[in-house]
Amino acid sequence: ISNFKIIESTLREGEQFANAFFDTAKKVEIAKALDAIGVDYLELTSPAASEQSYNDCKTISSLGLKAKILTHVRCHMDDAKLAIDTGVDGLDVVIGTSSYLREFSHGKDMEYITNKAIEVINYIKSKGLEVRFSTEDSFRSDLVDLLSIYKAVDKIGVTRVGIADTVGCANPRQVYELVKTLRSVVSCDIECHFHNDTGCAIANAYAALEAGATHIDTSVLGIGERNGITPLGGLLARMYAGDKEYVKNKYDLTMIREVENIVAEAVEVTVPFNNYITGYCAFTHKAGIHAKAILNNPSTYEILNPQDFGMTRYVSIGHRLTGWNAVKNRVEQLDLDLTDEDAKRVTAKIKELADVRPLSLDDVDTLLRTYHHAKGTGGH
Ligand code: HCA
Ligand code: CU
Repeated sequence: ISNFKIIESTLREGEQFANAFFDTAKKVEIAKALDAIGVDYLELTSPAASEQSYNDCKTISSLGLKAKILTHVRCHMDDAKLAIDTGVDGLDVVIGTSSYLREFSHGKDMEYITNKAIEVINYIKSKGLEVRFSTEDSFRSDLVDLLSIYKAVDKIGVTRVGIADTVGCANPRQVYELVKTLRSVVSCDIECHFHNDTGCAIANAYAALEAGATHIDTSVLGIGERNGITPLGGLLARMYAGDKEYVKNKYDLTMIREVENIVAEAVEVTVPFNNYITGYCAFTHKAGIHAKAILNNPSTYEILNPQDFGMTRYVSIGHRLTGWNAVKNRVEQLDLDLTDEDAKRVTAKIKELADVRPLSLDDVDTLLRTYHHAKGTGGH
């Protein structure tokens, strides 16, 4: 799949993360870093949320970034009017349609929702801005209700419709089916938003794109309400695995680490050890069989080329699973004059020691150098 677009919502959904507090300077820094990656859109917190939020929409809209700037508002005329004054390129309008939200949140029926949507969309369009209409909690909404409201807004020329898995309940097959059905009902673009409560957020995004969705919402490190949404880095990894050239040419993948570091520091978390691309072990190879093959041809055990992401590969050798080929490679790096037989002997020694205690690369180097020295002086 190529030709998908990313709506980067760290500055909206991400602000709903438990630890998030972004002052204006931090928002500007994050916006610029995301723009450097080349994300297609930045979505900002509603200007109706607070005075600072309103001012931040203005500030970020006036930075002259390549990314289009969106803000996210409730389906209300007051919010829409306020948002248009901030200079954003478009509005992402949302309203809840599931029985839960209709009963326990806003208390409106489908007819009211549809009429309100049409009014708000027509108004935003009359001001020349992009407008997306989405239904919160789409997967627990009535399918007939959903399709009829999407059809109605498509007919009046909405820019995009959106599906949101607000509670993270959907699985990839359900996503594929819903998007496929929606694709046959509307002609506008389709945006999708997936929460990650059951770990399906990337897979769901991919399934949505396969079914004809055009835009995916992400946030840096996946931060958002509860445990968050589709992470930007993970989605890019997924898309790269499918169409490497397209993704490499369109986005600056080497900037992912920087924006993750900025956001991690701002929200006081560390980048997870097993994070896509940037996790500390994401490009570490350990087992002897893997190490040997990786040294011959990295593609044997790597779907992502670390260089494309500004990362480096690491082959771990100081452990009981090590193999002599990897040890031999270290011998060459250290420029020691040892034969294959020597490397095999030191490997046996490494395994013996590693059964007793963890070894660092330094420990391995010391073993190699000691062996080399002993050999040079004629005794082992
Ligand atoms: C929420 C709103 C939202 C909106 C998604 C969208 C969600 O915080 O409840 O605009 O498509 O997950 O439903 O983030
Ligand atoms: Cu959300």
